[in-house]
Amino acid sequence: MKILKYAALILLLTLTAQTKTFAAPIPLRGVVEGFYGTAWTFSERADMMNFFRQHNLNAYIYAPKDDPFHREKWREPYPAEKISELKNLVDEAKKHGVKFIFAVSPGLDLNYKGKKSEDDFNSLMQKFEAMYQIGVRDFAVFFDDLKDKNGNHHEDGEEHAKFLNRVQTELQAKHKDIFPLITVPTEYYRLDMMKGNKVKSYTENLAKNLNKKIIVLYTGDGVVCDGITQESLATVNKIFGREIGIWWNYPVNDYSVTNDGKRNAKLALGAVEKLPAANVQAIFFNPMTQAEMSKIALATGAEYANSPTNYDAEKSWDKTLSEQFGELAEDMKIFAEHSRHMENSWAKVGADDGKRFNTAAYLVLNGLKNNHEVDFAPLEKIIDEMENSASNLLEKLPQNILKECRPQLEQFQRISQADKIALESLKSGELNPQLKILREEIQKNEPTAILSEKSALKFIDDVINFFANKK
Ligand code: LOG
Repeated sequence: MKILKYAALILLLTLTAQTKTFAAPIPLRGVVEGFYGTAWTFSERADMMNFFRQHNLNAYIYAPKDDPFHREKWREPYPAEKISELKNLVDEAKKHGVKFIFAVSPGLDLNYKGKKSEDDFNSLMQKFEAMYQIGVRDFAVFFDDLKDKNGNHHEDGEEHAKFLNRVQTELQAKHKDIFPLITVPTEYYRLDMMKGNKVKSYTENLAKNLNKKIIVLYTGDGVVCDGITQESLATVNKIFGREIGIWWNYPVNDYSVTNDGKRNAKLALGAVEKLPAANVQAIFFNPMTQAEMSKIALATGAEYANSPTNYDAEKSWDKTLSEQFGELAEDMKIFAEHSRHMENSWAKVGADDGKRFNTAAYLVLNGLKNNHEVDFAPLEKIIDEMENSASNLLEKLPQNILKECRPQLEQFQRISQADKIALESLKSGELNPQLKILREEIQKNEPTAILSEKSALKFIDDVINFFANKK
């Protein structure tokens, strides 16, 4: 008996020890504010530092594409009032145990040869020095999105490597307490680094010459892609001769651009998913301009990054929703379920929208098409829940959250109402003319609010088509 007890204890201890080692957090884990469009405000950023601490995220990269001093006017020093705002933020980050990583994107017009290149190098060092003076110890130089209209970009990877190496060496020579430099290459996703099985010359020359200490981030096989496999990671690790880090483009929604050029129309409210369980040394999630709404995906991202092997996207999503929305969690889940998949001609990420809806809708439409007896009740229940959730959320969500999702919630309400009329039409066997009017109303609002394109929204069109085909 005693022996059995000991055996059980030893087994338990071994298992705990193993889970501990396997479940080790990704060492560098956080957020890269690296999206296009309206950047976060300083108060949103300060609030985020607190959020990061709560979720055990330890790093934040400052790289807003719309800060002119980060990209277009990268040579120019920040004006005094910006420096003081940045200092406050750096202090805030320190207070919460978050590394503040300051990034510059100089690639649009960086010079690599002659006197001009010396001047450019010095401008960058001065820019970094000003940040050092306010307490920054981590730096990044990004070379993403330098392609011109014809898809051409700076082809000389060796020049990028030499520039980065020099920044790394001189920064560390000047200050002993600087951490390794972080970079994003111009070819920052796997399919762009290779042509077939061959590594392209930019990447090859960059990788060959780049100081081994420099941390390289990549976004996966594509810019915004449906997960990262171990093979993808292994291939890129091999190319760069180091463990690569990840710049993960979820929940960023700057590419959700509508016909009239408005960004951020769809909110990415799902969990992060399909990320590798091992061999990652750094991960940074690129969020939405909507800071509050980004917290759903970011909290799941934090859970992943703290324990990649044990991460379960659905569970983490449920837990996050109840932590963040309390008694409104169920309503929020119903809404968020229709707003988590992001897709366009070059991007695809996030779990499908409205899975339950689609299953129920398929049974109804398919049943009717095949003259089977149809049970409308399950779909009716789902639509009723959607309508209730939309009005509850519109009524009860706190203002700071509502101001980021009101257009999408109102659109969700319109879609639910239209779905209801669509379903009633199917039930009665006659298309209610109101449906087309509602559909137009939804269309009118799409520049600011998109969701459930392949589920609850599609159902409206499916029903309109169903009646059109019946004639
Ligand atoms: C940009 C990023 C942008 C994201 C999504 C990287 C490395 N760079 O296509 O600023 O937010 O895609 O649109 C990017 O991802 N380039």
